[in-house]
Amino acid sequence: MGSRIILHVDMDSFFASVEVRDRPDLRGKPVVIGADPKGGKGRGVVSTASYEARAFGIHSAMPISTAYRLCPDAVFLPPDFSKYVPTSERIFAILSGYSPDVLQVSIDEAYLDIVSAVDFEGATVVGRRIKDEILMKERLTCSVGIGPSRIVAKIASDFRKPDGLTVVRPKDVEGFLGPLPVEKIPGIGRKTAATLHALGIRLVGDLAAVDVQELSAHFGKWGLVMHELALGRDAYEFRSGKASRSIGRETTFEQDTGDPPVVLEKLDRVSEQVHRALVREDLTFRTLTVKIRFEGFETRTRSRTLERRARDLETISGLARDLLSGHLSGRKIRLIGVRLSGLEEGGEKQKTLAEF
Ligand code: TTP
Ligand code: MG
Repeated sequence: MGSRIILHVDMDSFFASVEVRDRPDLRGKPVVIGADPKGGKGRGVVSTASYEARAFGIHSAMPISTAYRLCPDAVFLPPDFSKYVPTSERIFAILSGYSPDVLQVSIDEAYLDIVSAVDFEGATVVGRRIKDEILMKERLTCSVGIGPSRIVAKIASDFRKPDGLTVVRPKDVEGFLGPLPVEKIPGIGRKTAATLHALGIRLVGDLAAVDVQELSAHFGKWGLVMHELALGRDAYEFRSGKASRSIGRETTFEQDTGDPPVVLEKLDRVSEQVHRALVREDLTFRTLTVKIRFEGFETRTRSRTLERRARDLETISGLARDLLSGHLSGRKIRLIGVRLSGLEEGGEKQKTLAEF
């Protein structure tokens, strides 16, 4: 057959599903996981929500308060990594039984090179077995996508969630991707999508058909990458759609505060979180951006780019404190965030997910 066969696995509403598994009384209920939920009255954001909660319009990254407004009867729980990390490790142990080449890209997601399968029929059988074994051993469902490239496999796993299995053969790639909205391509967020829409490009098929010169005029190299992805080709060894271009975390204060020790303490914790994500994905960074939102929602960002790439916590915390210090004038702050960009593969693989 000659073509590569890639299988992408992504757990369904991962944190919420683990909570429901461990507390059968939650089964069938809308469950929302998010930092500091305070029964729905907290100021954090939603990490994830069960599919029952999603029916109310609740989704990741939405403020807890909005989720509460949409569904006051939902069960609100804080994330408990002491459950998710060991579960994730056991799932990756299962996956490693199916391929010598498993690329883990987040706590609940991986690409497998299905070298053992001779064709897509064989790969489909492997996909079913993986789903069965994870369900039997972990009592959790996942969605699987199979395709001739990572990008196709990834979009396929998302196609019929939850508990899906979608197989896209090489001859079907164009027909599968073409009618999807451009936002389905990992990395195309609201901003890129808005620019594409303004150019009359709404569907992946439109993007695939457009002249690359035009794309590169608007987006530079990212335009060429997008075009390749729209054709179902892996433009580069991207690690995960979400993580490949930057890693960011932010946190909202329970009450707006202008107290420097309180702000700096929180900033250090956010720095630790981005550092852990960086190490987990085996990346280094060049640019750090601090985001500050003052009371009343006025938002500022400040960035600095290093001459040499780094990955250590001291550099991250130091830079973040430096960039923030100019804004500690007593004015009350609502939210702070740290983002790392200019990411590249790190080299020394540190596989300790336990550090999550
Ligand atoms: P995802 O796989 O993106 O989401 P999910 O597994 O909850 O739901 P889906 O069925 O759509 O795959 O992320 C995996 C976990 O990562 C998720 O359970 C919680 C965490 N997460 C956050 O904490 N914040 C976020 O913004 C996102 C997207 C995920
Ligand atoms: Mg998932």
